[in-house]
Amino acid sequence: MQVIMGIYCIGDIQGCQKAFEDLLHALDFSPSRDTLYVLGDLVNRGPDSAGVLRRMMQLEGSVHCLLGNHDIHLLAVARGIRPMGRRDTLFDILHAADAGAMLDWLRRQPLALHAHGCLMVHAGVQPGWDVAQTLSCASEISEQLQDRHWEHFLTELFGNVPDRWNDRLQGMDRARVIVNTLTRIRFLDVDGHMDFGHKRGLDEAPRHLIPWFAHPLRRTMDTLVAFGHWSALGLIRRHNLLSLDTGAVWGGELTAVEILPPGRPGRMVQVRSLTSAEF
Ligand SMILES: [Mn+2]
Repeated sequence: MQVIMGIYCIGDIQGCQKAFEDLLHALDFSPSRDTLYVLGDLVNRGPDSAGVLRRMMQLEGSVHCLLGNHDIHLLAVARGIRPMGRRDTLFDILHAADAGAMLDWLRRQPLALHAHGCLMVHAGVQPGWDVAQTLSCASEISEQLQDRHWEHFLTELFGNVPDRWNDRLQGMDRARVIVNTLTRIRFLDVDGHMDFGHKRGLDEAPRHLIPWFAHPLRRTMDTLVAFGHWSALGLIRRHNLLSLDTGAVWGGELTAVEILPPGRPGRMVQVRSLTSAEF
């Protein structure tokens, strides 16, 4: 029998461990044969964030995870750097006996990957970044998160200013723009000012804002870029763009799309999530 290896990208799980197991089953996922890329926001809002992290740690080697904004938020909440949000469901992790191991594992996950011809990020990229610059910006952040001063780094990281990328940015301003781009971006204006106020779909945004992927000068236009984060945008499956947050945590689907090297989207598999977190 011929063994065909499967390579898949999946969107935001957000603690929907049951949906994740259902999706692995629907894919007939085999850790020894297949590879799965999880595009960040593994935790929060859903019912079993600890279950998701433990499963990812167990599948390490076959499953590669990116950090999303909720994952970074968890690191900050765990160290008392940010308050727990009203709708956060992070208690199960924070009070677990293995919390330390989960958080250390999380800190080692990247913010961008390029594999099988596909650039993967949680939210998006800057129009001026090519694949190499996206990866090098992401590693600047990983270095800080893995440094022994990582807690101090997190205390300075959060905020919306500056809202515009510039190659000459340094220090925490630079880090903040990189993290906000990779884990939070949805819209920007043609001059590159990011907007963090609009989280709904494309029809409801003011006319001066464009989705990051539609910026006319985007340098990753010829690469397959896969991202999650934007559930109101929903599924996009084009030859060079994959938007995969289909709102599992809001009672939608958890979506996987196969990646056919070098960088073409293949078949799609979806499972319905029974979770319905409140908005
Ligand atoms: Mn997100």
